[in-house]
Amino acid sequence: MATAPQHVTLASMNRDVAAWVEEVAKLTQPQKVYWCDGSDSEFAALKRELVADKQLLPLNPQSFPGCVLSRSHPSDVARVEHLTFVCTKNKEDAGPNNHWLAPKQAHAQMDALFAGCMQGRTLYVVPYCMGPIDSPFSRCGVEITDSAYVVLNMQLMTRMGHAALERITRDGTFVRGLHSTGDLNPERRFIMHFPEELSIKSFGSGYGGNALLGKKCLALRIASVVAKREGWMAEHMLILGLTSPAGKKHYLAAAFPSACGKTNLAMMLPTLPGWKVTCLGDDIAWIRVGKDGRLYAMNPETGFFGVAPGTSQKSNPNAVATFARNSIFTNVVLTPDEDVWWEEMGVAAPAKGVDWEGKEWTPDSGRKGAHPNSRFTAPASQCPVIDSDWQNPEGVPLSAILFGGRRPNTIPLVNEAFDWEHGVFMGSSCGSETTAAALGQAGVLRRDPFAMLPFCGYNMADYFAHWLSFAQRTERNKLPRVYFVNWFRKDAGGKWLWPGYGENSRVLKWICERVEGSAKSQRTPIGNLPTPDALDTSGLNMSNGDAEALTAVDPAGWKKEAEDIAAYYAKFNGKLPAALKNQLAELQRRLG
Ligand code: OXD
Ligand code: MN
Repeated sequence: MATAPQHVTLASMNRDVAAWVEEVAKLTQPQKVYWCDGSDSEFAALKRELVADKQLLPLNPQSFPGCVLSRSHPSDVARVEHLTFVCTKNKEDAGPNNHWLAPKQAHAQMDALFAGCMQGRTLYVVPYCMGPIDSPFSRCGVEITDSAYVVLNMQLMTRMGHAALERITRDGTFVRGLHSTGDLNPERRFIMHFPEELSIKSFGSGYGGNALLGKKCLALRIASVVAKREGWMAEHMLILGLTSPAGKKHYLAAAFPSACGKTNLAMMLPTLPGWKVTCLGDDIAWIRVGKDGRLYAMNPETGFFGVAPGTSQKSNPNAVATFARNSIFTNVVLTPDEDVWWEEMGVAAPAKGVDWEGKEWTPDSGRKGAHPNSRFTAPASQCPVIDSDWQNPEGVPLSAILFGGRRPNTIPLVNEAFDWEHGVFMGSSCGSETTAAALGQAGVLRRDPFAMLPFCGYNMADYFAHWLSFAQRTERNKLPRVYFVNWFRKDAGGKWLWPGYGENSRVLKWICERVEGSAKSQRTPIGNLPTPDALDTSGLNMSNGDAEALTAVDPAGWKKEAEDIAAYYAKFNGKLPAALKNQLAELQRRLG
């Protein structure tokens, strides 16, 4: 760990941060205070300490050099949406999409939990920057945490330490994020956001989405509020570069709900010869109008916090290469060779191992070895297809925006919006089957507009209006085209209709060709769909029936879909923008 004189230097760099740290230390009473400088040596030292303390297990240095395994408390494995609050003076500002508490009450409740909670522990001060340090679009925060696991993850996921503190001092502002794992009692677990004060308080969980405050809390919930005020967007989106065999490159951003394949798409290996995907980010995009009037996207993170189960050499070879070293695995199986394993990893299960709860496990023990929401945290710089512009301080210009979800029926493989307003309607009506990324029942359909339902820090009706406003913020022909994709269609027997993964490059190809004006489409009541010959299915051996089902309109299914959207819209009472009501009415009219 860094030596005392350096702590003094960091602590004296910014009076506001130091005063806040002092105030928090008075409340939480830690045994010691440690200011993180973000250096590699600090990262290595902290990792060594946690290994010595058996809080982390080192993995096999030959097969997983520099990697460690962490096991969480069995109750602390996912985001807790029912315990996540947006605390604004007016309840209406948080909207029907957020749990709400008045700020005064929320602070009192949280401060009672934080009182004395760091006794005998170290208080880590983590200054961090979301986005490149030199980008005018980046925003900074300071996380105070008593979890060294959180510090290590923040090292991988953000630009943290000395350089961030310098930027905070230049900016004169930062988001205050106070975190403690407390006693991990789910009854005493809350994630509270105070967008009007630019602050976050998170207690009782060490899980990524609840505890790495730069990610969902700052870069989405707080940033979405700031973005609305300042005229930009903070979105739950991957960003990728797509290069055609002719060498033409387009950037795409795509919003899918948690655990619906954003990481897989973001670094996909196209099966179509000559096509290339490069990755800029897999979870969050900050988007703004650039000088030329186009929308520019930037990934504020520096790492991937991906779902492990299902990630394999076949489904995502670039992720496998990315987490092969210097990564943290959480809640997966430990094999006798000190390697990691999880379900659908594409390698044979070990004859015996230790499961995510630390219990002896065999493949026939009748239970999963890895938790379904087990994760890897890996540096983005290690991704073999990282885009050369992933740290460009200006971001990259978007040609298309994609929305998607897990929809076994009705929703076609790909559907192009008629115009921006129709695209916003598509985003607002996103629905998906729930997954293990949040506690609760998996596999039920819920509306998740823009894949932002758990992350929008203000009234979603105002958020829809904000999206619509971009048609006035720039010229329409500069806006990206909008698409809805669905890799998850099933036939009546429950069999997947579409192979997905690298084959999704066929859909990206159609989108790219549409943007360039060369691919054919047919206008239908629900949007522009590919003509049967426009989608490249060569070599897939798909039956004509399956190919047709993927790109056909199901009028009865869509009538039901429209009714369901209307019921969802009703939650926003009088606040829903008229343009979206019109879009729904128009869809119903077109469906007859
Ligand atoms: C995530 C999530 O971890 O969306 O990215 O839950
Ligand atoms: Mn996410």
